[in-house]
Amino acid sequence: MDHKAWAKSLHESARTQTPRAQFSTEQTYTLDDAYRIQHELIAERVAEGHSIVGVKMGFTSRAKMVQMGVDDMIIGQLTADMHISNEAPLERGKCIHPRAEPEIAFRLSKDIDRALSVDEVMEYVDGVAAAVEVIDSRYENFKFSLEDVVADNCSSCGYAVGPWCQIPLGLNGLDMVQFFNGTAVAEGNSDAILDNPFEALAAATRLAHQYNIPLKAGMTVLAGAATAAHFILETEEVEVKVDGLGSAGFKVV
Ligand code: OOG
Ligand code: MG
Repeated sequence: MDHKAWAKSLHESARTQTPRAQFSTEQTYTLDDAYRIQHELIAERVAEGHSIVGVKMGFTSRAKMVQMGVDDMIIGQLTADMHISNEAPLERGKCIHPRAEPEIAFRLSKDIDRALSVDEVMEYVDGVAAAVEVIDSRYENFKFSLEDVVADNCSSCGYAVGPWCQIPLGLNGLDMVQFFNGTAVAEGNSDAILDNPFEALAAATRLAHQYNIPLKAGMTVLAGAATAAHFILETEEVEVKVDGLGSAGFKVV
């Protein structure tokens, strides 16, 4: 199979906001192939001048697995152009069918080149924050197999991170609420993320090591959504509040 050609096709779908058919309906392929396609897709972005600034975990909560009909964790890569801020709001017209979801972000304090245990990860982070992830599948109707979504860089589109906080001893039992124009649209709890968001960080080190994905000091790691994702339909203000960690948000233009 031509991994590069598939990656170029996904890249083109994103660039032209034209969703494409799932690959898995045409051909069976392995998870290893899917990560190779993802690497080629990221290479396209890097060639356009965007650096790799972090990773995102996917399907670390039951709510997400159930919503998307898959049953394993995945990892994708974040590039600098995905960062949403006051200066760079989310441009709805550059997306296909974007959804927002409430997340927790970590900031790495050291390079990591092996799978770390949940007890070790604390030593490798120096910040934690509320975050919002925007996902935008390049497949028609937001439908995919596990391999399809991995190839498509796990539906990554954008992310916003709130002010970094010091790492607390635990991240359990924190309420997480997502608001659209001030109205709560999703309510969850940090326990939904693998019973403990630090577990998602440990899983990120394992998958990154397995699939040759860089984890460097200063990078951001998104732990995965605590609730199902919600479609961004038009101009909206999106905000996520996490108990004790503050909030993250952005405007849609
Ligand atoms: C895939 C990405 C999953 C998460 O937080 O679980 C994800 C998708 O739902 O399209 O980002
Ligand atoms: Mg996510």
